[in-house]
Amino acid sequence: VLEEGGAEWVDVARLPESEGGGVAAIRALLDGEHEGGLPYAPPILRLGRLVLAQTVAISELAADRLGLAPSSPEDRLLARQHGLTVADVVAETHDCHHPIAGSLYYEDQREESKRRAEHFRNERVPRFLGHFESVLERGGGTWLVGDDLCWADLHLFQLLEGLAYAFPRAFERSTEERPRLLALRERVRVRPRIDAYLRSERRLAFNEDGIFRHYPELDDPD
Ligand SMILES: N[C@@H](CCC(=O)N[C@@H](CS)C(=O)NCC(=O)O)C(=O)O
Repeated sequence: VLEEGGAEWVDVARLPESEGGGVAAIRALLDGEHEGGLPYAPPILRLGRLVLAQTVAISELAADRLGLAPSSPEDRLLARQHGLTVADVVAETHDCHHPIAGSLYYEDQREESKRRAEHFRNERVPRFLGHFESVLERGGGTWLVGDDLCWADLHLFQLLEGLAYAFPRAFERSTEERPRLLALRERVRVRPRIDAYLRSERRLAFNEDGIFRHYPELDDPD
C-alpha cells in the first residue's frame, strides 16, 4: 500500500542496529519504550508520534493518506471486510506449518502439519478463492470494491502471490476456473509502482521463515 501510494518509508527492521534498526528497534516498540499506542506484534507503522499495529489498520491509515481508500462509508467498510477475510486466510496459512504451536519448530509438528495442510488445500483454499472470485464477479470483475483499485485489492494480490509460492500445485488446481482472480493478480503486478517495488531490494522474497512457506510435502502430491 505504501509503495502503490508513492510513500517514502523505511523498513526499520532491516536497518543495522548502529542506525537505530534491527531487532532491537522492534523490541523497543514491543516493550513500549515510546509514547503512544502499545503494539502486540509486527508489522508496526510509525508515523510521527503514532505507533500502529495490525496490517489492516495500518493499510487503512496509509490508504486514507495516499488515496487508496474507497470514498463512501459503505465501501470503506466493504474494503475492511475483504481485508479481514484475507487476514483470516493468512492466519490459516500460518497454521499449516505451525498447527500445534508457534513456539515449536515446523520439524517438531510435521505430521500434524501434513494433516492440516491437506484440509487447507482441499477445503479452505478453494472456498476462500471461490468467495473472492464471486465478489469480483458481482462487482463487474475488475476490483473488489467499486470501480477503482483500493488497499484491499493489494492485500488480495499479496495473498495470491503467497499461496502460489507456498502451494504451487494446489494453487494451480484451485485457480483453474478463477479467471477474475488471476486477472486481478496480473493487473496489480504490472502497475508501475508495484512492478518497480517487486523488482527492488525493498521486496523481501518469500522464504521459509515467513508466513508463506514452501514445504513441498505440504502441497498436493505429484
Ligand atoms: N493479525 C496481525 C498478525 C501479526 C502477527 O502475527 N505478527 C507476527 C510476526 S509476522 C508475530 O510477531 N506474532 C507474535 C504472536 O503472535 O505472539 C496482523 O495482521 O498484523
